[in-house]
Amino acid sequence: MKTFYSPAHLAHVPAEEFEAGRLTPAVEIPERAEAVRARIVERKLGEIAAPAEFDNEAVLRVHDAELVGFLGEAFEAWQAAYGSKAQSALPSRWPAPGLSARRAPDIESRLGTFAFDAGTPIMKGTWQAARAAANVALSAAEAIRAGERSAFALTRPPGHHAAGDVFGGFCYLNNIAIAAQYLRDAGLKPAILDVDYHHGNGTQTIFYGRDDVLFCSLHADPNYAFPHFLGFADERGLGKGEGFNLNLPLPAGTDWARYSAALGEATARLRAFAPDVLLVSLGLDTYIDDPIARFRLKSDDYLRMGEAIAALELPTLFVFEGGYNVEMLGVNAVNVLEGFEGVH
Ligand code: Q9C
Ligand code: ZN
Repeated sequence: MKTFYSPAHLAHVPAEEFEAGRLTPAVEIPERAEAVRARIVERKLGEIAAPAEFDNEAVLRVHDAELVGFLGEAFEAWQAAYGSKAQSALPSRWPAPGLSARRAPDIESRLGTFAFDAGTPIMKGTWQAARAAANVALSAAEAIRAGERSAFALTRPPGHHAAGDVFGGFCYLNNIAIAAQYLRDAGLKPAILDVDYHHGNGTQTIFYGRDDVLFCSLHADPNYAFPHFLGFADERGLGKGEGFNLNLPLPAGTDWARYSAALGEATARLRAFAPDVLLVSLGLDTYIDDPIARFRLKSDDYLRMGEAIAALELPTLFVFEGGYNVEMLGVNAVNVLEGFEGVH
């Protein structure tokens, strides 16, 4: 399987996030993608290619121009307000219901308008990294469009929490949604399977009113887990999109027995949709020793996950999302890909 990768992610180095009432060390760090890249080389999974450059048009099919413009200029505005030592733009107030979003032009107002959490810092290299990750996803999508059976977009920062008009959850641009829309615009019928531990709220929101892109997600129940405000089982889509969104929230402690049963429900829905192409939001934070999550999947279970995805017999684009146990991240991610390929 061919992997697409850009070193631009190395310049996005979050230091801290606001979590549990205090600043804590960031977990969405460059070592994550490097661990996966090293394992791909070690296992000789296939070629690792640089992405092509895509212009903003493909990004703007999914994201508002206001969000894209803000992400491109936020760091400079932050330093203009707080000085050159201020290296992480993080919001600390939001336009909750009853307050007016998008009124004041200052950086705090704009940050609070476009960000939905205080865990997703904008730093010097953030925009370049996020934009390159979109190119990585688009390049992998183009490979599939041109006839490849599978491809891996080793994207960082991740994307599935970013919606058309907001960013958060360590995500700035929704890489998988941009890739899915690109394939849709090429005349294909895409379905998205999200196996990250967290609900892909951004991806859901982007396609919620549509019947031409199916979204299926297995994730920690938002009653106890991030993103808290979306991902419930009764969210089934809106208008003509009704029935084209499937959420399978799962309890803390979910192991492979429980997980694979839910995965069977998702694959049944995917089959019924009869897509031309499958896109997988590949998060590995379902791992038993993930530092921020509460599922109990083991490394061998990821081989089974890859096999279950391969059984759909669809051209498949894997897009990297979360997973924070850096030591096992490479093994777990590549296990899914090797399980898919039947090499183990
Ligand atoms: N401090 C992904 O796995 N945690 N994102 C709280 C506020 C956010 C995870 C953030 C977890 C986001 C792609
Ligand atoms: Zn996650």
